[in-house]
Amino acid sequence: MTVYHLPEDFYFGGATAAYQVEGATKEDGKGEVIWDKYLHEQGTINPDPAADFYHRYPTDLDLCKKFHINAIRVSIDWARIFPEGTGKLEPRGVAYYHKLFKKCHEDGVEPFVTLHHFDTPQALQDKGGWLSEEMLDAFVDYAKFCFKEFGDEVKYWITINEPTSMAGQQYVSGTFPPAYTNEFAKCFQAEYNQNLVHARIVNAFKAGGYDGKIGVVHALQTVYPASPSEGDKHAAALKDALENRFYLDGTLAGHYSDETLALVQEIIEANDQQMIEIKPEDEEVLTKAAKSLDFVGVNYYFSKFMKEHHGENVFHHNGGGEKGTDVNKMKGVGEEVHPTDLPATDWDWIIYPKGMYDQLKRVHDNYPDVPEIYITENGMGYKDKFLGPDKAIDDAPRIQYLKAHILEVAKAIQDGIPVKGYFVWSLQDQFSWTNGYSKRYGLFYVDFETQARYPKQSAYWYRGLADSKQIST
Ligand code: BGP
Repeated sequence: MTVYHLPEDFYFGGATAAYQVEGATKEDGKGEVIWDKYLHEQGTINPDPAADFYHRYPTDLDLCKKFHINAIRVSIDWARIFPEGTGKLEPRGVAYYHKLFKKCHEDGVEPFVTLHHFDTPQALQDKGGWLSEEMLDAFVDYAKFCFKEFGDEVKYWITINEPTSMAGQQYVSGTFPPAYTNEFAKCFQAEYNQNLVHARIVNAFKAGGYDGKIGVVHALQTVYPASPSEGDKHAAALKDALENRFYLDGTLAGHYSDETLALVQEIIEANDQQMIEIKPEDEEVLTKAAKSLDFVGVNYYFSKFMKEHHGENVFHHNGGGEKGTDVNKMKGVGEEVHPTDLPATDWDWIIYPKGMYDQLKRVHDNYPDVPEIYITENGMGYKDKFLGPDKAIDDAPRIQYLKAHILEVAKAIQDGIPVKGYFVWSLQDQFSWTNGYSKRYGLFYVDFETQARYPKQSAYWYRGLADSKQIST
């Protein structure tokens, strides 16, 4: 048995996202976001009251305190502050976030605050979303407003949560609104614009001289070839470029390597679309931001194993937790396969803790100038069973998952990789964007009828870890 130690000043956090927890989607003048319209049209998930965090944040922060969780990821719902995305300000939204941050500090819970976590104001989506200059300019203005307004209360800022999930699901798989499919060029254009607007915001933050740190959060799922064949290796390289490299280059290096661009071009052209324009003048903006970036957040859930695929795009999203139903074959990229010796969740997410270590090492080796890394999301979706108010929910598979992944984080720290904190996705149960309320991730069980909270076994386990700061093989 080997015992690994986590640093004394390590953050043991829990993560949330505004739209997934707050509810109150029509309260206090909040404007419409893309999910309001989309979920209403789909008629599947009701985002109200979600985990009712808008009213119950004091309960959840009290739980953080009780369970020695010393950091929380929250996001600001842009449309609570600027209902139309730009222009008229809603003071009630501003007041809510002041109250939330105040309560965080009263409870000794450091807020890590994301400016954009998938919830684009509908008014800006109508103007073209990430593909429109108007949206990008409005995002910079909103960010500057937040720095000025909340700068005394927030020390850790995140510009965008998972730009890759956003663009990929909006333009390629069609699982996020406005649900376009197979639009690879638009997907990369949206990614390019996100990298650039992220950089503009970082540069504005630094120019403002705020006392705090700023970073970006990427979904980094590690990609491996399914076999040593050249075709499978190339499929893995293409998938990695699509899901990881294009962002890492843009935000952490401030420069797209020739190899990354060649892979991107190959994907776009294989889909009979035109390569996007990389503007030389943008590089200065990107480089400046990359050089002064304080941290990168890594969201790691699973790894992907790729086989070459030369046919058409075939997607089936396993949103219902029926194992073995997910299909992802991407033209010009490859097919995701499931090695028989690896376990997976009911939603077909392959459980591979070593992928966490490999990803951290890759980020550190390839982008060595990034001073700090946080695991901003990691966790296991599970169909938790409620056994009654007096019984803690038995979520042994989740504990096993968390333990195995945090162990890899501890190994990375021992090997000199500067990981400063870890956030379990999620703090409390909330709904999942494309999978609804039955895919639970929380340390705290939420009865969505009564909104009562119950600690799961994993919450007790996590408190033990935060106290001992030791984890063993
Ligand atoms: C990340 C998002 C989170 C959360 C999580 C779990 O991509 O940042 O908001 O939803 O994934 O994913 P899912 O809800 O699809 O299971």
